[in-house]
Amino acid sequence: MNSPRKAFHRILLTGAAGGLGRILRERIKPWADIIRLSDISDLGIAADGEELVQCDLADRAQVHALMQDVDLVLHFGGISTEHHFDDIMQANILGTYNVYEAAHQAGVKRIIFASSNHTVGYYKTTDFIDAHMPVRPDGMYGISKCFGENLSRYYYDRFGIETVCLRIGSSFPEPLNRRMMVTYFSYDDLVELLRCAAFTPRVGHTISFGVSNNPASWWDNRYASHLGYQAKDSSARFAAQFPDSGDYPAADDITTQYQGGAFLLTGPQYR
Ligand code: NAI
Ligand code: 15L
Repeated sequence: MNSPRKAFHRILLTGAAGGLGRILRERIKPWADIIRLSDISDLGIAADGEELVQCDLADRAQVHALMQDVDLVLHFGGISTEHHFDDIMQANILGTYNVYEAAHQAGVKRIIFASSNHTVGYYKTTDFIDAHMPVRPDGMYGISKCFGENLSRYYYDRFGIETVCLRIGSSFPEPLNRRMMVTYFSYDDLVELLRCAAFTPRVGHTISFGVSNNPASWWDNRYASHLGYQAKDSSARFAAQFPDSGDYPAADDITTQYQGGAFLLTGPQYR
């Protein structure tokens, strides 16, 4: 007997060797007949239903080959923290351009782009912001994510390629500091938001904050409500690890005054 048809034939996941990529590799399997996993780093051994392609996103020819016969792209590859601008330019700016142009030429209809809260890291921790407010990146990394958000807006307006930009908060097994009590985004909630972004019939160009249902919030997700995402997890269960001791924000600590946290202490890095 044939197994039931899956929603997609082939999904491409970039950044598949990374922290989130390794989680998603397992979790998105039920969505497609074939998951094409790509990274510049080693991807191990292909399991059933997997295709492995090691390549550099900055290499246009490789990315065009990567995109053949793909129905949906989850673009998670790139540099994921503040870094030398030259590296960010190659991996995140040129790399994301290559992904979109290749997707356009290959006829891909939808991309889910791993953006970041660092597009808005220069808002204060006393602000409550939505996705229509101006970006305020907190470094070159955040600027590269703003580029991806604008690029995807253009490819939607010009060519109709739909994108959901996920402004991911802090997606780790658990919050690592007091700031992450606000930005925590559990792996289960990440998968659920991705599922909503992949399966909602029409998404146009949407920016959604990727965050769990934490006790405190800086982000109003009203402009992504059509995705139907409902967070199930909360950082509340980790509260004992980060008691409310001392002022937050603290008058002498910009990492507590601005949403970007420790990224505020970084700046352009040169060789
Ligand atoms: P990660 O750094 O663990 O994974 C990124 C992957 O991209 C790595 O495996 C790396 O080898 C690959 N990569 C880097 N440059 C590349 C290139 N030139 N060509 C091909 N592959 C390249 O990061 P993580 O945590 O898994 O994040 C995944 C995505 O989500 C990133 O785009 C990151 O910016 C974004 N994000 C993650 C957050 C989190 O809390 N984990 C928060 C906000 C955004
Ligand atoms: C990000 O954009 C990074 O990719 C991740 O490593 C964390 O630093 C996260 O933001 C955060 O703000 O906690």
